[in-house]
Amino acid sequence: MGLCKLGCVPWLLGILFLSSLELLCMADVHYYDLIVRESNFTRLCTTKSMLVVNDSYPGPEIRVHRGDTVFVNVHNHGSYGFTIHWHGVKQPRNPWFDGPEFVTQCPIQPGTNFTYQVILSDEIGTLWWHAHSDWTRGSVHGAFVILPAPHESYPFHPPDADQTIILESWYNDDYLELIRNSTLNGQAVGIPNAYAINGHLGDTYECNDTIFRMEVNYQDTYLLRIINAAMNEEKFFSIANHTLIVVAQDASYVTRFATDYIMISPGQTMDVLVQANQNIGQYYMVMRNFHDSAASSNNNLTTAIFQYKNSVGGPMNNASLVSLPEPDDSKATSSFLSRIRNLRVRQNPPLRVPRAIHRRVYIAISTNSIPCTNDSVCITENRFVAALNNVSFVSPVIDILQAYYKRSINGVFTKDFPLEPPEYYNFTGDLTALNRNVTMGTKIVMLNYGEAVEIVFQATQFGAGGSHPFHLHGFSFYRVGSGSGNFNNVTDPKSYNLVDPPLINTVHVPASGWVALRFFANNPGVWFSHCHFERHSSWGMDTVFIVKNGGTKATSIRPPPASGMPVCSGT
Ligand SMILES: [Cu+2]
Repeated sequence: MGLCKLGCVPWLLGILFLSSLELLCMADVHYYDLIVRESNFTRLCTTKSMLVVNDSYPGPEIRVHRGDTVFVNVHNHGSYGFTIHWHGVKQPRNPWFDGPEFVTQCPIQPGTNFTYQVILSDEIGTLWWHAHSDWTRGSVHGAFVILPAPHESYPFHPPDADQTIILESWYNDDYLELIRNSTLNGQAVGIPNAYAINGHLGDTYECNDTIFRMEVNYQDTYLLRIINAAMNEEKFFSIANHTLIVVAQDASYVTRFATDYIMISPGQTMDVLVQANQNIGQYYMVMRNFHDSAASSNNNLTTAIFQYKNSVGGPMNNASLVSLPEPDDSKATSSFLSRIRNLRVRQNPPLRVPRAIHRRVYIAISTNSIPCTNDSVCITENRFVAALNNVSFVSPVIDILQAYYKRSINGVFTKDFPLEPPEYYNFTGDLTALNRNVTMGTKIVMLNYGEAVEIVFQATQFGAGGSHPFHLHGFSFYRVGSGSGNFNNVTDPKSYNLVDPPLINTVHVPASGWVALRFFANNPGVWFSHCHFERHSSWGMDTVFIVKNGGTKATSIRPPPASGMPVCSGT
């Protein structure tokens, strides 16, 4: 193809993530409409009305090629405002369409619509989209499949077919009510009533719920696009009698490896090959929580079926007999994660792991409780709160991007997010005797364009302890190291993997441990970073990184859309 189509032109300016001019000229433009409204769904013997996209749960799949641009017109036919986020899409210089509510935009109000311009660059494989307001993402989510560009190949034998597998939470109650009540009364939203695979609860709950069946041909190879869309649960996933071959994570290829199970955190995506090479029959696909905190958990097994064509009868084994790590098996999690390595092939972006670091950020993650204030109706004297370096994020009423870009709106955020914990203590020791010390605020981190950044997330034993899936918008980053206990900035960097670290957008911060990330701040914009446990994010386990412009048009934030952004009621 000799000429660029419409939609390639912006690419010529945005050379941030691209390695091939040929790729630019193959890019295509797609248009989707998402109609968001309430529909009735029956699960666990009860019928509820739920906000969904195009009347479907999970929502429709977006399927494009690498490097394409997608215009998605989102129509709000519901009764409250929300936004949509394109999870893992870097949106070069294009924060206007990233989506997090009150960070890059205000909500799309009922009766209105807003068209997102989703600009793909080097992402390949599987991502997803979801609502980014309150807990609406529980029912408003779907897959974002990115196939190789027309001239590209897979770095493995092409699969015969692919199948999206979305792991979800199921609540009998309404998501908006759940989070609003919890915010008001200061307590945690309860554990889900069930879990779902592609919207089906399977056969382990006692209501004759439907089960998802994936029909397969004997000897064919399938690419499973696994998405953890659960609200607060990391997941183990396995298929009885079948080996899983992991080939990609978070839209970047990894060195293939065989495993009996995967562990996937909320927000993450994994591409996994599976060959239908067993006796013709029906085999359980199973998922269960990986859960390592003291908080309560619904650790039920949830099932789907991997069903060979022409098979008769039911599943071969009892679902409970399928080999899957126990819910608290942190060794199974760490050994799985340690096997994920970057794949050095031309289909991946060139490996550019920062070696000399300009900006170090060391973030202690905590859940805690603070005295209830007069403006809420707590049912105990304390309310839950979460903090990063003792700062609990307060969502503003005008989006931070608008305030930053226009420079004329003051008082929305401050630039003093602490780059290290304000006090050092044994983060992973017994913290029951320590004072609670939390500041509320909309504090952000400023980064210079192009600087090499290292972020170390340190889990603490405050509150219930446990691990956290941390997500950064606007970037993929290299996971260069992880360990247990307190991070040591002298000895631990010596163990970093700067050779083939995975390039991901959501990272598992281990309980009582730390994880180190590196990336170049080469995407100017306003980028949210938060725990992808919705419970923690709601309590303030969030911050924002603002990457300044680089001094040229090609290194600066694009102008806002000419058609305008959703209006903030706070302006
Ligand atoms: Cu968390």
